[in-house]
Amino acid sequence: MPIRAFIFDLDGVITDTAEYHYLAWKQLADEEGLPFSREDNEKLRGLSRRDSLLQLLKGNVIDEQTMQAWMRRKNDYYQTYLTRITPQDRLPGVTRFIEDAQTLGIRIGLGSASRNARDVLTRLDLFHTFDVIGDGYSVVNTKPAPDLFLWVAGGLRVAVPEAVVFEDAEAGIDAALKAGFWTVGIGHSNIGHAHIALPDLTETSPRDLISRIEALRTTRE
Ligand code: B16
Ligand code: MG
Repeated sequence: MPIRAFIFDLDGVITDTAEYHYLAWKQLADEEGLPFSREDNEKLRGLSRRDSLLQLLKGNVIDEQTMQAWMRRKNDYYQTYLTRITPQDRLPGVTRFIEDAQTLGIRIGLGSASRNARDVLTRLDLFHTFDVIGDGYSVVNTKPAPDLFLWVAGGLRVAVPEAVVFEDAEAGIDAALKAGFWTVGIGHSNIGHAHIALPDLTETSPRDLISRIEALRTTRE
């Protein structure tokens, strides 16, 4: 089966919003007297807002109303940071890589856990680049469940083995592998279990990645 679609995660692949997530969670944690470090923040990559708060609470229990209020507060802080995002905040190699993929006729999807994904894409001037946008509102079961990437592939009208998922988070690679997608891990988190791991998209091209995947496919057959 030929590769017909690329599905990109947002935070850590298209742009780096992890720092803004960190600053927003840190503000909430400081106000509530909870310990929270940059190292803690790394573990939140790809997790939904609720799962992130549960991690931050480290087993401490708060009632649902307080959870909702804290998530709202964190998101208010986060959205203030988002106003700083411009097209210059696309990660290195992203613009050229996506343009080259489109030239090859590859369909482009987004699979992000974020409920702010549409706003971030708009600020990056990439909203219309994506044929299908899957975000934190698209499915109930968030990463590491495979549902979001399956939802995006369905929207793109491609079969799972025809799509490649680009992810920076362990939970995201787990989700994509569970569904049976080809995976490209980006960055320096725990993405060693992806089929291909790269520091970023600068030293590769869609053609190069597709031929590497086809070689992997052949060795498996
Ligand atoms: P929001 P991704 C994820 O984005 C972030 O990596 C994660 O840190 C965040 O908690 C999650 O989005 C939810 O974001 O609070 O904006 O809904 O990597 O899946 O693009
Ligand atoms: Mg991510």
